Amino acid sequence: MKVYFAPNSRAVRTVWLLEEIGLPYELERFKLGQKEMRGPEYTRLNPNGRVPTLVDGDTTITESTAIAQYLAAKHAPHLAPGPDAGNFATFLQWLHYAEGMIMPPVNNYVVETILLPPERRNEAMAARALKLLNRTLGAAEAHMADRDYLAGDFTIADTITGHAVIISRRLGADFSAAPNLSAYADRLEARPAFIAADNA
Ligand SMILES: N[C@@H](CCC(=O)N[C@@H](CS)C(=O)NCC(=O)O)C(=O)O
Repeated sequence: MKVYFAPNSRAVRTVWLLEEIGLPYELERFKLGQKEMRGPEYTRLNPNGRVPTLVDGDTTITESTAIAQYLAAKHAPHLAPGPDAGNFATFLQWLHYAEGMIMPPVNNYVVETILLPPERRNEAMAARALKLLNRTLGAAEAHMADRDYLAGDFTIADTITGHAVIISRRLGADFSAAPNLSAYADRLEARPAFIAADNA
């Protein structure tokens, strides 16, 4: 299996899951912003020129959440509870919370604080993105009051939305009133599979 990867990106989610499952993989490395990501060779695999992309034999799949569902379905069904499990709805909701709720303000905040040249950055837009990010994290903080992982047991929801929580904290989201989410992020960051992916 080959993972098209860049450090400090959503591709860490894929490598983290592969490490959790113990599957062998190869990395094809990019640096975010590298022009080859938008070149014809790579956009044949991922038309948006983004990471991650997973190539598994004849199968090419993009979208970090879909990749996680694909890997769990094929190799680790215990990490993705099915319709008969009591935590199925909770699992689905929090699996999709990252790309649906957390990453849109993260993306806007990164654009306004890191990606744009300083003269084109808009402080008001950055502040608004951070406020929205803090609000979306508030729901996760409340949810984590009485559990260790998003769906109770560790699942792929943690490699996706847990990763978005970790990234949010690293970007400077306000965790001062979020003891449950802070403990959750610490718990995830201590997992050997996460550490391996974070340092890949
Ligand atoms: N929804 C996609 C988002 C993929 C995405 O935006 N990846 C970012 C890195 S976190 C990227 O490749 N950015 C490179 C660029 O925009 O040039 C997913 O979950 O895989």
